[in-house]
Amino acid sequence: MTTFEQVPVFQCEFEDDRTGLSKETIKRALADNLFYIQGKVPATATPNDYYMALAYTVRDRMLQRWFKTTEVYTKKGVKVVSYLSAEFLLGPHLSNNLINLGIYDLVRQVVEESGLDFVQLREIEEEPGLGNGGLGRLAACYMDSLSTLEIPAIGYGIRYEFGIFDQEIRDGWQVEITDKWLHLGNPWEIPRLEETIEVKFGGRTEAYYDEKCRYRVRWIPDKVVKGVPYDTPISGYNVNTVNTLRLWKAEAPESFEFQAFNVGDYYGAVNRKVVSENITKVLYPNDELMKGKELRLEQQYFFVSCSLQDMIRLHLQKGESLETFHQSFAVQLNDTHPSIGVAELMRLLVDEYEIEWDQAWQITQNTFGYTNHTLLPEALEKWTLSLFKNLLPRHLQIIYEINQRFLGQVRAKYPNDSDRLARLSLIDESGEKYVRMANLASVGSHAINGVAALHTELLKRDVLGDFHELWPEKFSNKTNGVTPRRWIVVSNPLLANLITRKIGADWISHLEDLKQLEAFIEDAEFRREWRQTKQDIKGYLATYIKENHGIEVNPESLFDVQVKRLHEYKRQHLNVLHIITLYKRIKDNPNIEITPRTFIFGGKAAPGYFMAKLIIKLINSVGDVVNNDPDVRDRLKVVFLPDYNVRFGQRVYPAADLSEQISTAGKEASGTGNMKFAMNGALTIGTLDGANIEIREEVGEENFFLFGLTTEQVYELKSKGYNPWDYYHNNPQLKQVIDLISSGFFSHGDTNLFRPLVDSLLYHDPYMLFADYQSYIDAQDQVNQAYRDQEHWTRMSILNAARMGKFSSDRAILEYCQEIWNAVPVKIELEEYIQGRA
Ligand code: GFP
Repeated sequence: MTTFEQVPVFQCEFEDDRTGLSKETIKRALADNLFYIQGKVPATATPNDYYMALAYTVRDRMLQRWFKTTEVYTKKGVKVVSYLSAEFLLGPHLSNNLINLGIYDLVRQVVEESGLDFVQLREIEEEPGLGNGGLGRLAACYMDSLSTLEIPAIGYGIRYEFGIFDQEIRDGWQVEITDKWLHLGNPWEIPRLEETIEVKFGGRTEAYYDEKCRYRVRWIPDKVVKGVPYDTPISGYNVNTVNTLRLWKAEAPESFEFQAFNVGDYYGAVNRKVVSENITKVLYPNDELMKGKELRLEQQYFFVSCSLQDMIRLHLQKGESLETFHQSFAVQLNDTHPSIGVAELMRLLVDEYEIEWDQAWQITQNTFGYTNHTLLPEALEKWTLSLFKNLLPRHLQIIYEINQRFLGQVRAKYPNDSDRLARLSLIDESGEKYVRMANLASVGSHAINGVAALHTELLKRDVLGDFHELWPEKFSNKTNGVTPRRWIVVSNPLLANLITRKIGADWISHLEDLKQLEAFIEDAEFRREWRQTKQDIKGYLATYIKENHGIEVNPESLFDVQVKRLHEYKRQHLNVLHIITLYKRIKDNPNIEITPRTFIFGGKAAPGYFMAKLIIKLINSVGDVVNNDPDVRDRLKVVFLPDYNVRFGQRVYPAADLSEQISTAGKEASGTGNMKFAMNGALTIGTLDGANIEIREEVGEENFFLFGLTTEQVYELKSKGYNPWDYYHNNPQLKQVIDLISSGFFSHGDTNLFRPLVDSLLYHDPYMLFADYQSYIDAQDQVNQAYRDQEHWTRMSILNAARMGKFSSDRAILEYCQEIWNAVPVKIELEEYIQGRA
């Protein structure tokens, strides 16, 4: 293959002109890109044209590094981490890339000197919402850290044409609007049409004997779909590494249409094309019932097959045999969504590359690691046998074979234990038969991990307890982390500058350095600056809320924020019970002394999740009453900000005083928003759930507002027989709050509107809001007290940020590299003629 430098035209000073970093060069690049790529001149250019020109100008400055990175990986034959994830919630690229390349201020200046509004252009970018929430965002943080740590890595996923829906609020209800992130073009991706891959579906299998008289199976599919890779560069901070995120788009292969056309079935051919392309049309929202989600299994198989075939191609290109595949790639399964990969790699190795089963199995197990992200039983994926058989007949056979061998081992170790066998089996036979994807992932991987210490313990004890008993050595914990580049530097430049002025800039890639801030805790001037910074950011958010949502909020009030997907276990409605409690106190005694608070909510509910949507309606209905009651005198404000996404998170985390992390203990695997808040100096009110526990350990229990039952207590209470009625009857305050909702007070007299929610609490309360209510209210009262002493609050705020080193995704990725992937950094050096430029 000819390399870049070998092509004469690319060796000359031409590069300097194209991607240099002088102001003049950047200015000219902007003009060039506007003209030559967008085909516009200033007289006709729209703001989007300017944004595109700017984005291309930045992307151009990443290409040398990107190319070099890929070239070094290929030449050196390094081990590559392959992160398989059905979701990547990247957020806007522009600012992040400018920060990572170290050219944010420079480019901003040039843009402004050119007479353009940098902030306006920055805000035009449509973020790729290719994920639902925490899981997808974690994948994005991990891609950032992999590049920053110079680890050879590739992210594989799906290029959904429609990402997570946009949310509007109408009359207090969520309305879903189709996402259109691609409608004006995506300057960050490059399609690699020549690297297209074919994926088979459906049909049947056929047994035969090959020329060496070996028994073999061939798969005769009834559909073939093309996977077209679209590559996005993922820059590291302050390094030359630019890794690749490769997202697959489904297309119909021309040959199939052509055949149909020849026999006159033109509409059939077009229809098949549409059906094929449907595979990557839309991201499935979380918490939707899995019934009839055939397309989702198709999506999963499609991207996993493309990715594994791609990896095999790259491995074989190195001239190696497939026996060493696992030395080329460490493949991480981000939850069970890509776990069909276990059967697919077996199929590729055994059927297509004729490797013996036992050896193929060894390669497969050595290749995969599996990260679990949820303890909710209803969220564990399983597919009916009939669906599986129709879509992936060969894989079902392979899964049967894996299962038979696996259960043989189990039987040998635990003779006569049919219950255990039934629990461990890859096939659920308790009623209608299902393939259990978590079991497939567990059997097919050499490493299994949870995402916070408590979560891993609960996995070992409950959800994957039998697997843990069988293979304790496979299990480990990898507490989640988030990237400080996006979640402090990009989103909170004021705070980032303050920190850097005090301790230098090393903390950006060594977050544990934030500890040095503790030395300034007694420095009154520093505390003042810290407080002022938070105040300024709250002021910006207040202005934004006023301008965009017409609600006046007081930036001096305590900003109490809960932003995350809507789910009953996350308990946004517990937060509402607190709001109503405060409101009731004011109504009972309008002159009561109360710490002014602004309650800010954000988050999407799955379109089919009625209760979650009703909680959104409740928040807005309570807000309507509270915000407009003259007795409240603006001391309380409730704001539900629509369309929570990465950009919204960047705006709101920095402005929070209080972070609501109030899930029922034992339900939230980790949480990552909890980390983003604390890094930006918010204090947490939270349960002993997920990573809250570790955050509290790090920041100190005196700097954390704890409440609620522990996981053990939740289990105990449930097993004793939990009766929410008792709490309702025995706690007059709680009773008043619930009665107020039931009476129609927040629903214009309609006593039916919130009945499903109230009844669910009164008669079931599966997430034990009533059991935790009083403890939550007490903790909130402590928050009020604490907030009144601003000096003390500021100290706690500084300590929270200073002690967040552990929660950098750099730490998490390092652990994965050392303990699961066996991956090491590879320095990317640039030729001298490129260095000092882009
Ligand atoms: C899921 C879990 C979270 C966890 C993330 C990332 O997030 O507790 O922090 O994955 O591991 F529930 P959601 O997709 O539910 O937001």
